Amino acid sequence: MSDTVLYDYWRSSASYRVRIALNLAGSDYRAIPVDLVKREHRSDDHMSRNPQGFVPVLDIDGLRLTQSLAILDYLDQTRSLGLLPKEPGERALQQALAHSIAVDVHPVCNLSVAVAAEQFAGGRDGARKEWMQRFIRPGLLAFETMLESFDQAPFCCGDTPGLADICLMPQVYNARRWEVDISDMPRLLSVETACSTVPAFAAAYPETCKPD
Ligand SMILES: N[C@@H](CCC(=O)N[C@@H](CS)C(=O)NCC(=O)O)C(=O)O
Repeated sequence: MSDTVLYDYWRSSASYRVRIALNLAGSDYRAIPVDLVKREHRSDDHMSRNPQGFVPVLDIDGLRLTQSLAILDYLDQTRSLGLLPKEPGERALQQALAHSIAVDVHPVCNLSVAVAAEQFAGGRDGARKEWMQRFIRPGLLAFETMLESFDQAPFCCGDTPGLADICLMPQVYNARRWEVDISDMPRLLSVETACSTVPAFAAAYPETCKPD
């Protein structure tokens, strides 16, 4: 089988999701850092890997994959991770949880979007942080309310980590990074505690994956 290579950035939420899933799959992957701060994602090399100029990019099984949700689905299908239930209704409900973060909150907090917002604010001190807080807190509050429909036992939707947990944990990391108050979100905090004890999640944690 060909070498599995993840082009990632330690602080990238979308890369963090894929690192968790690769760890859950027990994959012995090699990480190649693409430094977003140094704009390496806009280099010719990286643009040839992903015309969108985003991380992550995953080389696996002779394929080059982009888009973290598509990658998670591929790993789930090929490595039987059990990230979503088979029953269509349950599946759609759990996907909605995950998508509320990955499809709605994450894109507006992307680096290029936040930088543009800061520029529109005339480069004012604190503008980027305010932008992040403006979107992360309501997004996570909605997630907290959506969690009421599921049993956190102890993960978002039951006793094994699923797609919702994989999308939630990177967003919680970002919430802490940008000093978003999440102290009034007990369900989410209990899921965070549960996930942090799972080795696949702990090994994917940004500070653990930061290059020297
Ligand atoms: N929908 C894509 C989004 C990927 C994405 O936004 N990656 C971010 C890091 S989390 C990125 O590369 N940002 C670079 C930029 O904004 O220029 C996915 O889920 O893979």
